[in-house]
Amino acid sequence: MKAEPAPRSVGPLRRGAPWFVAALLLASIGLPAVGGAFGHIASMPEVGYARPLAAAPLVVNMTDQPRFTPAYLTVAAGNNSTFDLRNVGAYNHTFTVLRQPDVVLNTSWSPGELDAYLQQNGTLANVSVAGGASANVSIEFNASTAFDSFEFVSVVPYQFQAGMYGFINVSSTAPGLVTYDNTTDSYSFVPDVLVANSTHYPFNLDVLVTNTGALGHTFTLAAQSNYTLSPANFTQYFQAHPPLVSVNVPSGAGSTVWANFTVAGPGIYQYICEVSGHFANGMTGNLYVGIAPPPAAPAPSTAVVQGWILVGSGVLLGIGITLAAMTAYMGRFPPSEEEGAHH
Ligand SMILES: [Cu+2]
Repeated sequence: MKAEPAPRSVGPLRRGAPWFVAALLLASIGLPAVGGAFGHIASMPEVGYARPLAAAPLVVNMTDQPRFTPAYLTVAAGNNSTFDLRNVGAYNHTFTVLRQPDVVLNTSWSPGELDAYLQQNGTLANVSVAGGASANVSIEFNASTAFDSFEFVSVVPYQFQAGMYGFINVSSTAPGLVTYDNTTDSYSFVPDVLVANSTHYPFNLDVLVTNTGALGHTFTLAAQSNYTLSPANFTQYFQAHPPLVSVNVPSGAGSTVWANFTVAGPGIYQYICEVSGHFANGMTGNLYVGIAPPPAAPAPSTAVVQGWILVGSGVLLGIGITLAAMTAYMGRFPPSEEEGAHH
């Protein structure tokens, strides 16, 4: 008679258990890496599109020469732009902005031909300013006007024909980019690497700076790119080269301030805290514009997610589970003492 199967003194689950435990232990090699990874995600914030900047009014002088000075104005798309019209002459002048973009009117037109064109095509603004008077007018240049150019003229007869015209050039496609930074009581900016990439220059960048500690700070950004500040030279340097932006970060956790500025071109722009001693203690960072930042500093060994560790752990877990299952249901591996005795 066939030998009775070995007594199930070691049941399938118990036979498989050591392999299952071994698989879990091997797989767990990767787990600290996962935890460490989440701790490092904040090191390089995303940049997204933000609210428009509130631009200062653009001064436009109207003279009896007759001229607009300046005759070429630049505004950012996505903004409500205000024009501060100052008639510095004695005659009436108008600030009449064409509705059609990218049109250059013919100065040989008669006043009647000019009026007929404006009647037919419309205006974005049409303001008459008496000699010695001033007026304000606002025009909304939405995002679709990026890189458009709008001519403006004085429609007082023969002033346009004599040279009283100019152009509003709309410079950028979008309201400012926005990013975030934090200040700490351990004299650091977190993160100390900011990244902003734009398809066009200049562009507006807004940095929301949040104080996570009690001490007050400043967010002070050099206007020149690729210049390295030092604690010994920054005071004199900023006297000769005023910062692109410098804002006070109020004391107290949770205080915030916007640093809004216009970036002229690609490069690495250093920022520091100007409070005495803070920069010397390491309170500085770099804004990378159109340039890839260096790889993040190597983190402690357990704090880096390495793909091969996770994949390896998964493979080991799978092998372990397979072995556990085989052991449980085939009852052969590893052989128990009883089973060995039957062969
Ligand atoms: Cu500081």
